[in-house]
Amino acid sequence: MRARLALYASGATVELREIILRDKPTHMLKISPKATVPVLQLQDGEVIEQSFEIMIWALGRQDPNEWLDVEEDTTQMLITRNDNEFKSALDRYKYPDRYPDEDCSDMFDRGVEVLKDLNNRIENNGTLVTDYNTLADYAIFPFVRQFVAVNSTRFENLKFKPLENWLDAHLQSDLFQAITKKYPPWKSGDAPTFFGPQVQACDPA
Ligand SMILES: N[C@@H](CCC(=O)N[C@@H](CS)C(=O)NCC(=O)O)C(=O)O
Repeated sequence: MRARLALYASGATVELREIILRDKPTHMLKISPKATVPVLQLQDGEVIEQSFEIMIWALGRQDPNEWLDVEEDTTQMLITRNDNEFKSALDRYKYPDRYPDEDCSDMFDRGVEVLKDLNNRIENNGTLVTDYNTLADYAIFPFVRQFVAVNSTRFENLKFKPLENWLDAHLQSDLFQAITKKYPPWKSGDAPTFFGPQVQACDPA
């Protein structure tokens, strides 16, 4: 999701292949044997396999909303903490059955410790790092969304109002609406589907 956010916001047009995770296409496994999505293959054949790297690639080409024009150390710290500590708590809170040898009972609380800091930052700045949404906000909100979706009442009971408003604003944004449009799964032989703000919606005849 965050790769799509950055690609779309950068103005790039890419060919999009929607994947069913239990039925990954051979071509995808060939170019990226680690077999996770997203994967971006460039025209020269280079493959970018991490969502955050795809964000950096897209914004490095064009960054019209100045997502990168922000304090780098704080941004990096927030994203590293999200992708490690928070993601680990999220996975275990969401799918405790996948970790039968671990005690996952405190994973909600571990996630909340991070959310508490995010909430304070948003309360102080307006967004995570500065007074408009930048790289960290877009790299992190999809994970907060997943955490909330596990049990929204439990999240609301935390009364992290600034964080709630920040998340709602992202979920209601035109950008989010644009990137969460549904596509049919790709199969070999299909005509290409293009993704990006320059792509005209096309009504089937
Ligand atoms: N660190 C990777 C993680 C990607 C990842 O875990 N993707 C999940 C889907 S969101 C996946 O493809 N899982 C493989 C599977 O479920 O078979 C990134 O940020 O791109």
